[in-house]
Amino acid sequence: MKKRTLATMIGMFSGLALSTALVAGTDFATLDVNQDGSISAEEAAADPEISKNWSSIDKDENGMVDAAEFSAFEGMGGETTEAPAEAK
Ligand SMILES: [Ca+2]
Repeated sequence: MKKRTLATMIGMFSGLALSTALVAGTDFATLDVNQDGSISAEEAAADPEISKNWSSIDKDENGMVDAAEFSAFEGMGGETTEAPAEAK
């Protein structure tokens, strides 16, 4: 069931990934210590929530979480955040 939800979310958020990243603002840039545009497993270790869910966040299993993957994770409620302003 979780995988089905995830697949749905991937579709939903693929188009929203960039704007969601900007609106949510939950520190993708902060986690991306070397600012290469992706969070490595090593960088993710700084965030227990990310680290704990790493295998589900890294959807293409390339060992890196990019902005789209990160946003999709946030969108599926990995962290409790206030609804983005654009949610209306
Ligand atoms: Ca990845």
